[in-house]
Amino acid sequence: DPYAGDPPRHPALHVNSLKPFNAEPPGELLGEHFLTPPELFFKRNHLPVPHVDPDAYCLKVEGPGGRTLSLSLQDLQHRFPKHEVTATLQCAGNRRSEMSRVRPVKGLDWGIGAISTARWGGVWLRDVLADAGFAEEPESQRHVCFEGLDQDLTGTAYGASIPFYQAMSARADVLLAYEMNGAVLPRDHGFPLRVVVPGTVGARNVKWLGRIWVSTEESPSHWQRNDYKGFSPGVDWDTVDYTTAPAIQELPVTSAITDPPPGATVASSEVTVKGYAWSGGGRGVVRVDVSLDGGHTWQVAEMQGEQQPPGQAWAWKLWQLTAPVPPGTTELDIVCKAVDASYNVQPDTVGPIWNLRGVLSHAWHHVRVTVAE
Ligand code: MTE
Ligand code: MO
Repeated sequence: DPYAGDPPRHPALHVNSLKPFNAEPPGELLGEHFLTPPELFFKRNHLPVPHVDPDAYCLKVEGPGGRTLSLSLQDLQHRFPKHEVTATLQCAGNRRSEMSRVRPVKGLDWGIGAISTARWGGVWLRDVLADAGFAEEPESQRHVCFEGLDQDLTGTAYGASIPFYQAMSARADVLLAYEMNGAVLPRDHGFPLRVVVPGTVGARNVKWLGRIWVSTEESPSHWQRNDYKGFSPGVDWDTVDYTTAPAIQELPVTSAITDPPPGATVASSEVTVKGYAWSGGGRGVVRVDVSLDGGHTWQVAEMQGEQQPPGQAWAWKLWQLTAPVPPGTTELDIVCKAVDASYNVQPDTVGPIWNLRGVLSHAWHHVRVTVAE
């Protein structure tokens, strides 16, 4: 069993798949912490978790002209300044279950929990690339490719890439992280080193990082080229052509209700609704609207979170609203929707954004509850 060496996991997680291990925290726990405790942080693995000996670990960085830099953990920690970034990570498949209710899709049936936030500590990717001999070139169309140390039975490793300009940008804050919430990166999250690309889909945040190179082509990985792309609702598995769509990078604005859970019974006096809201590309969330009547009337929720500069708002906002329950109601259809710094909004329904892979599911989130008599 290639998965026999996987680490132990927290029993509160909802497991979507055991081998490889994919799991999310229940909404009520997720919404309790601005920084998600690592044991509750969602886990998305395509392959067995590799065993990496930190003393033998060596990151290979292929520089210009065929020169390869080999960096031990010690090198990374002592040759480069340490930086910390609070960033939310979201899987492209978060909230897929809402899409599969419209029409079946292919993929893990994630609820609202394939998103979490941590304070990541490590070194800037741009510092390491500069050390390997690269200079910032704003016009460059190249890509920085990452490969993990996790492999399938044929020896194929997980991989992904991001644009070179993003990797080198002083504003993009791309990290090679060895810490999560002030402690050593846990095995499930990429020990000893992972990429953290703030504002960018989870899939590019390569864990167990083994190798970095720069190329005129995107990563040749299956997960870069033939997965994690969006399509029109009319495209099916007979007509889909992965070469026609760009790889998902920045994610659209989303929000979800973490509490109360669907089907709960709430008091007839007042109700407190809690949730998260986040947008990709460093676009902060500027407002969250909540409705108790399916979207007919709206109230503005109170938000809390870390102050981050415009364009670098990498972390989610947690929000909350306490409101009286309208007299005589027996059921509430609670809805939330967020607005980001570019005034992007969420679509009201899932149907028109349905796609065969069930990615980018970011419509208004509904939770239906019963009002106590
Ligand atoms: N990196 C490697 N090496 N292997 C993987 O399977 N999964 C990716 C990404 N990085 C993956 C990986 C995907 S799809 C997501 S959503 C995030 O890691 C999940 O990160 P987490 O498990 O720390 O939450
Ligand atoms: Mo993902």
